[in-house]
Amino acid sequence: LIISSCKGFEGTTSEDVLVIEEKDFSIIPKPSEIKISDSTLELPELSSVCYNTAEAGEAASWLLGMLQKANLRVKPSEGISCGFWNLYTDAALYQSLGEEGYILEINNEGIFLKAATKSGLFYGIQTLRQILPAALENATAATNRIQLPQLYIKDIPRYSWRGTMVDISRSFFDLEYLKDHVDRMALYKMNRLHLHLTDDQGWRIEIKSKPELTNLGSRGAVEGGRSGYLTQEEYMELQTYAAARNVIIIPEIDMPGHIYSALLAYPELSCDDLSNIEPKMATPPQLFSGTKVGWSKLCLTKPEIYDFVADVIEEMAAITTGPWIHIGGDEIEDDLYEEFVVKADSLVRSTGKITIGWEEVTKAPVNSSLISQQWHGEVESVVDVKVIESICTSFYFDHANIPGQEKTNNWCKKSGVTLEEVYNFQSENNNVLGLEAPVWTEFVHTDEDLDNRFWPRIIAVAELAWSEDTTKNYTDFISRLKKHEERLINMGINYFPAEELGWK
Ligand code: TNX
Repeated sequence: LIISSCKGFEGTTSEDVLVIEEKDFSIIPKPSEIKISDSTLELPELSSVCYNTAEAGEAASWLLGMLQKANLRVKPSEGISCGFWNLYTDAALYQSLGEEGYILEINNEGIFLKAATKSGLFYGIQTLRQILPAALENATAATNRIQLPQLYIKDIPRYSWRGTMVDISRSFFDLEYLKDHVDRMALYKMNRLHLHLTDDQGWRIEIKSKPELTNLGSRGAVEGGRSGYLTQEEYMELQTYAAARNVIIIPEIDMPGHIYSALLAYPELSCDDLSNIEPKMATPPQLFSGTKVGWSKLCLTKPEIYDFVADVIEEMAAITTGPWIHIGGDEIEDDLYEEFVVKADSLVRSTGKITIGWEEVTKAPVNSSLISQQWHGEVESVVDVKVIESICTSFYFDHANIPGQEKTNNWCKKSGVTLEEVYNFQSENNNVLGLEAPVWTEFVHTDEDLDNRFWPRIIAVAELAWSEDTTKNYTDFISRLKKHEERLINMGINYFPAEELGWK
């Protein structure tokens, strides 16, 4: 019997046992409670995945898919305590574990995962994914003989909002990238993907009652960026894919500013002739490919714009499975701004959805159900609302990984936002739903560059949003994160090699 170490599956034969020890893995985000014993458990030649409820069954098929993709010999089966991998949901656990918490036990008998809901089980599976070899991520596994440490984990998230935002307007990122992004987020227990769908440079979501938005408005992009749009079918496919990974999509239609692509499609929405607005457009008006912000707006003195806004919001609400619609509301001066925000908020609420807006919207007397997304944290809110922290000094990942990095924004922080600065974020707000890291894409035009801006900083956000503040420690975080290099490589992530990680 050859005992190989946990370097992956390469070179093993059916005789080899892959021994996974405590030193070989590290779970990020750090679990609330973890006890690892000296005893071990070996996977049988063929193991079955069992579950007790239909909900647990859904989690079981996810687990099965994950193990089979890695060439492990497993099969589905039904019934309680019948198998090696055992998934249980029990509503009574809600009291102790909440919506997304789980308990994972590896003992003499097998692997036992319990939660109140299937999202809890899903997160238990993500923890298992991080305990199993990194080779699992690209299906290079060649042995079924794996020995795991026996352990007990109880894990409950700190915040319910653990998100990222992709600006697909300045430069388009397609369904395939977004699906991969969701998958990667899920490994680190992130659960909200906010899509900045519209801006001056491009309108990226099909609105059937307003076809010119995509016929014309989607053709542009920032200079050097990609154009395109998501059809409603693709948008729904993304939501289904994300839902299976406990990720909810938040669509943003940015209004009443950042709206030139819509004005070009429907010029009657503008107060002024488009050839006269700044920055000076050619005649006839062209798509906008610059980076200037805060210059375009819906004509707030024209009542017709509210028909447009209502149509767009209603259609977005109809195709959106999650409970939120983001109305933007950033970077605009207009005497009628507050009136607009109040009306847009009430239109969203009339569709049964919850409104989110950039923090400026709280200058207006909006409904208290609105959620404010903080980016500089300077607006004095006239209402008491819940907030999402996207403070630019810590979470704007369009900013440089290290001082001087090319193709980055720097208006919020000249020296960029380092991994350590992300990790050291402390919220000063006591109404926090959670955290979200945006990437604006004025200078990010390829999948590789977007990966580079998100990773590994996104992992710090994941840990801050999930793990308790009391266990927070950057040195410890880095020593755990170091062990994730191979997994990120196997997932095809083009991460930025932050110096303290010693990664290639
Ligand atoms: C500000 S922060 C914006 C975006 C830009 C970004 C560039 C916010 C809500 N709006 O329109 O892309 O700066 O960093």
